[in-house]
Formats: sequence, C-alpha cells, structure tokens
Amino acid sequence: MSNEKKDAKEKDLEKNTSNAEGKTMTTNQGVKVNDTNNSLKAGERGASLLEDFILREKITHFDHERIPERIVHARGSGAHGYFELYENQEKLTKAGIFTDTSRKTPVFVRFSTVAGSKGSADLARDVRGFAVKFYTEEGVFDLVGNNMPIFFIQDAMKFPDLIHSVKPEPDREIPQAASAHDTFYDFVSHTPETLHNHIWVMSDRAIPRSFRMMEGFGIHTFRLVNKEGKSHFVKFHWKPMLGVKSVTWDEAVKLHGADTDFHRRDLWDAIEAGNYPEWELGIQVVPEEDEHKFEFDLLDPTKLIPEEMVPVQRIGKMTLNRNPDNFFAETEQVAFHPGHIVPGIDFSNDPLLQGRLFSYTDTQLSRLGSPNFHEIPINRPVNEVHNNQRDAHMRMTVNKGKTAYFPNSIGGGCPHLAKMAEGGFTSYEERQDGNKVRARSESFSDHFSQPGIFYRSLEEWEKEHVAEAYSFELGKCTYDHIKKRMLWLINQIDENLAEKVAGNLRMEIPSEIEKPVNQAIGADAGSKTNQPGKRKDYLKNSAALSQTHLKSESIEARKIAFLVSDGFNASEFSKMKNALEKEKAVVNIVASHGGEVKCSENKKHKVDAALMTTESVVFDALYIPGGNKSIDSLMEIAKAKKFINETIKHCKAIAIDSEAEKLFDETYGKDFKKDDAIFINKGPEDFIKAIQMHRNWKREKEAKKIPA
Ligand code: HDE
Repeated sequence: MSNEKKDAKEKDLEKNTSNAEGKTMTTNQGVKVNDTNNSLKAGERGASLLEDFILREKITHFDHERIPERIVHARGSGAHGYFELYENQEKLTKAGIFTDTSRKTPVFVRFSTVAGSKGSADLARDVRGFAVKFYTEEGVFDLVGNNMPIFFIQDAMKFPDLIHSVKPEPDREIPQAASAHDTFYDFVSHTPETLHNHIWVMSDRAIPRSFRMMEGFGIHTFRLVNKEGKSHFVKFHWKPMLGVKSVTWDEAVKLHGADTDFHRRDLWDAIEAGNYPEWELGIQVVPEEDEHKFEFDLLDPTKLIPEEMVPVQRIGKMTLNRNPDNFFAETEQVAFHPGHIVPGIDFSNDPLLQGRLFSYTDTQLSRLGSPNFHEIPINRPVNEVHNNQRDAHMRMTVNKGKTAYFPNSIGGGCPHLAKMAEGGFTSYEERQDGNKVRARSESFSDHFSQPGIFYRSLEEWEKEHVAEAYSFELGKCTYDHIKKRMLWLINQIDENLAEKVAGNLRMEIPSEIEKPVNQAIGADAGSKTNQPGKRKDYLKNSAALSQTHLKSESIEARKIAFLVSDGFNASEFSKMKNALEKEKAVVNIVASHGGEVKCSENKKHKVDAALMTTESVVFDALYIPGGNKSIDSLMEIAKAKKFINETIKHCKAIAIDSEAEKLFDETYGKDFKKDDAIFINKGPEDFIKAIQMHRNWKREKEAKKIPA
C-alpha cells in the first residue's frame, strides 16, 4: 500500500514494525548470529558453558514471553479499520469525530468472550465484548461495549462476585468458559438484577454466527456535550450491515471440537478476502429534562431504552479493513478504558460505569506491567502527548529538558495548559448534592419487566431456544434449592417460559422462595427494602429485541460446502460456483479425500477440506452437484451422510442436483424434500435467497428429531 493511502495510525505503527525479510539474524544487542541450533559446550559431548550469552538471551526471553491474561475477556480477536461520520452532530456534541464529516478516524476493534481463558473455544455461550478504540485528532476515545445492551449487575462493587461465580469453580478449576454450573446459578438466583442480561445470554445472541453479525452496545448512559456546554444523555449502538445471525446450540457444542477458532478465523478470512465487516454507529438521545420520564432509571445499566421509546439515529459507519500484523503486539497488548474520552463526550453517574473508570487502568498495571502502557504502539494516540509524567518500567519516550513539573519558568512554562479555545477537556458541570450513603436507589429495583419484554419480543423459534438454554444450564446444576429459586425467578419474567423449563427439569415451580429475594443488595439492611417489584408490562414488546429485526440481503463471506468425489458434474458445479461467488460467498470443495478431485471433464480441482478433516457445522449451506461416479462413491462414506443429516438438522439451505437425489434419499433428507430451503435440481437463485434467510426455522421442529 502506498504511504499516502495509509491512515494516521498505520503510519504511526510503522515506526515500530520490523520485517526480517532478507535480513541476517542477530542477538537483541545486534550481534550477528552463526548458529541458533547448538549451545556452547566443553566439547561436543561436554557440559554447556554459562558464558553462552546467545543461549542465555534466547532462553531468558522465552521464559518471560507470557503476560497475565485479562481477568475477563481473555480470549479476543482484533482488527483495524476506520470510522466515518454521516452528518455533523454539533447540536449534540463538540467531539471532532462526531462533527467533522471529512474525517476518516482510524480504529482498532477487539471482540472477545468474557468468561473463558485465552485459549478457550469461541462458541462458548457467553456475552461478547465489542471494544472500539478511536484514534481521534483530539486523543483516544474508547467505546468499550458488549454485544448485549445491558449488564448483569448495577454496581461495580458486585463485579468480582459475578466473575468469581461464573469462572471455573476454584477447587477443581472446571468448567472452562461455561456458565452452566452451580456457583454461577447460586449467584444469579440470589441476585435478581442479573436476570435481564441473563435472559439475553440464554438467547441465541450468546452464540453468534460471526463477530461480523453481532450488534454492539455501549450499555451505560453517557453524555454528549456541545460547544455551549449543553448536555444530552446518549446510548451508543453498533448495527451490523450483515444483520444479526447466530448458530444453534447443537452447532456451538460441535464447533467446540470442529473449530475452536471459528470466530477468529471467520473475521480474519473475511478481511483477507476483502469482505470488510461494517457497522453503523447509532445513538439514542435523551434531553436532560427527560431524564425521569421513563419507567426505569437511565443510570441503571440493567435496563435498555426500547427503540420504540427513543429511536436509534444512525450517524456514521465503521469498516474493518486490515488484520493485525502481530497478535501479541496489537490484539493482546491493546488496553481499552471506558474512561478514555475526548471533549464533547462525558460520563453519567451510572454506578457501574463509575466503578469501571477505576478498574481499567488498574488492571493494565498488572497485565502490562507498567503505567507506561499508553506508550505501547497499539495504545498510543495519533496526536502528540506532552505532560510531566516521567520514568517507570519500560519508558520509551526520551523527554528532553530539565523540568518535569508545573508551573515552571526554566522550561518556558511548557507544556502549557490548553485554554478552552484550544480544546482542553472540561468535565460537564453536573450539580452534585447528597449524603454519603452506601445504598442503592429504589428506582433500580424493577428486575422483571425488561426481561419479560425481551422474551415476549422474540420469534417463536427464538423463544424455544431460550427455554432450551435455561433447561440445559439448570440441568447442569446439582443443587435443587438453586434450581427452585431460578424457576421462581423465571416465573416472574414469564409464566410460559417457566413452565417449559420446569417441565424439562421435571420440577414444580415454587410459589414462594425464602426472603429476602434481593440478598445481593442487603435487602434487610436499613429502611429501604429494595425488593424487586412485580413485573410491570409497560411495553408489550419491542421489535428491535428480536435478532430478526436487522435484515440483510448479503451472503458475503458465507461458506458454502460443495460435497463431491471424483467424477462430479463439471457444468452444474461451475454454474453454481460462479453464481455464489458473484454474490461474494466463499465456495469450499469438501471431498471424499484430500489433495485434488477430478470432475466429469477430467480436470483437477484443489480440495479445500477432506470429509475426514471437517464438519458440516463450519459451513452455512450445502450444495451437491450430480455425477453418478461422484455420488456412488459418496454413498459409501458414512461421514458424507452425517454431513447431510446435520445440515438438515441445523436448518441450513441445501441444493442438490438430480443425480445426487439418491444420496439424499439415503439420509433423513428424504423426509424434507418439500422444505422451503431444500432445492432439488433448481437454479442458484432460490438457493441464494435461502442462504440470505440464514436458516429455515420452520424446519426446526421436525429436523430436531434427526439423531445426528
Ligand atoms: Fe469490563 N473489564 N468491567 N465491562 N470489559 C475488562 O479490563 C470491569 C463491563 C468490557 O478487549 C478488564 O483491560 C469492571 C461492562 C470489554 O481488551 C477489567 C466492570 C462492559 C472488555 C474490566 C466491568 C464491559 C472488558 C479486563 C464492572 C460493557 C475487554 C481486561 C464495574 C459495557 C476489552 C481489561 C478488551 C475488560 C473490569 C463491566 C466490557 C478487569 C470492574 C458493563 C469489552 O478492567
């Protein structure tokens, strides 16, 4: 790429990149190395010598290669890109990224799971982190969000409890990256404020098809502040251009084995192929004077503002167009912080956000080992940094001059302070007046209404999946009293849902549970009870909560398996391949064997995956071209039939040519020939439309019976 085309951050990172192409190996001190395979010894069979500085340096560096993984969000994947604004938002904010439409602001994004370790599987049922670092001209702005619009707890004080409960149990260190265990449900069942985020985690949002197909949310209410100092409350949203899509739980379980890096690979491959993931940035704006107009408290992070009450305005677009050069240097060392804001953006008093403002710098001190983590290339702003902070571990900047204090005269008073006109940050002057209390507002105690709205807003198939997820998770718990508390709580959200789950567990829904319900906030202390009130049905449902609300026509980067063996029909194959590739889908030849496979015209085609090395769950759809020889040999392979059965079971689109029908008839396919997304001897058009739909959920009830 020519240097002019590179954005400010790319040019900045270049100062630290290194490329060994055509270069001689050296030690870290720059001494040329002749042998990196043998240590220095007293004779070929003699003892190693301590003086071997080349061995010592190599081994010492290796011994210290690991840094502590993030306590949460340890497993993540990153990408570079840029953000562009559609329209000047100066009425709301003075922030340059939201007022200057000519800017292309560089960003680095890291997606993550929360509970699992760095090496855990991508498809764990979990919240996904969605953290965006904007390298703006006025400094770094981090929007450190999740793929769900609410959080589990209302006060930062509860965060260690929440995380300790979901992490592997401390005696045996199991289960890894899974919420389905006793300690998590012990906590949840005693902490009803968790129920809203929890029901989202029970939905398919917790098992996305791709990072590219997730929404993102800033969660907390923030402020936008304009030039006149007027503030509006704001919630941030990311809306994916590919719509919101998920896999089924059965696929997620199988993907744990088939491809633990499924999401990481998908993001990387899409960007490499030029299918750049895109999201629109949306804002919900609430004028200060409307703060108390809602049935819930805007400062309560377990509540969302339904889009029916305050619409989401789309103000810009983010595109991810470049993979990192080095995972450790960029994705691992990137340090996000909700406290990294720029003039024009400010905080609200959300007690979870307020606690986060402390935690993120603190955690980098142990993870990255020094208060100089802002100097690590991926973290440093693209504008200049000048202040009187000095020294500490791994200081990179060589500060000139004698003065590291303010005020000074010896250094000419520099660095001097920014006047307001030069864009210095000033906090929004919110009036604060209150007694020091360790308490929670009564306006935070409605824990059942919004989970109810969420559940009622789902499509039938989504509701079914939620009931199955609760049943699975509680089915993994061993304590009956915990399950009973959970059933009672679910019943407060929705009676139908509770009945289904109780039926699966063969348990009764208790009519009472021991009080206090709200143990987590010390319900019996003080005069306030803070007990959760009864569910209020102030909104029947909110269409935006179902993942079907964001539609997309694109099949870009969808992976389509072409199942073949030698002798497959070349013309049918090419027609389908060309049509799918025109739509930017990715065609993979899955063959009875590895290496190459011959078509009916005796041409050799490179096999992308042999049946023995892959599984149906890594693909979005299946096509089987005709060719008797190919079909006859596939009929001999049990894995080919399993592949087809699973594709049917997971409600995916299938196209088969007429000669392949006999193979299909040897699978459960014979019972599904009238299905809306199964096409026998039809052109690619219908198949493409079915792939756009993602899944034919109408099939699910019957397809579930397939024992695959
Ligand atoms: Fe975080 N969170 N968090 N969190 N969080 C971290 O910071 C924390 C919360 C989120 O890709 C840690 O650098 C506290 C909400 C993301 O590097 C740590 C509380 C939301 C990431 C931390 C919360 C998030 C983190 C661990 C409650 C959504 C990954 C490593 C008060 C709005 C960022 C690190 C990345 C990471 C603390 C709650 C999102 C320990 C104390 C709410 C996406 O500082």
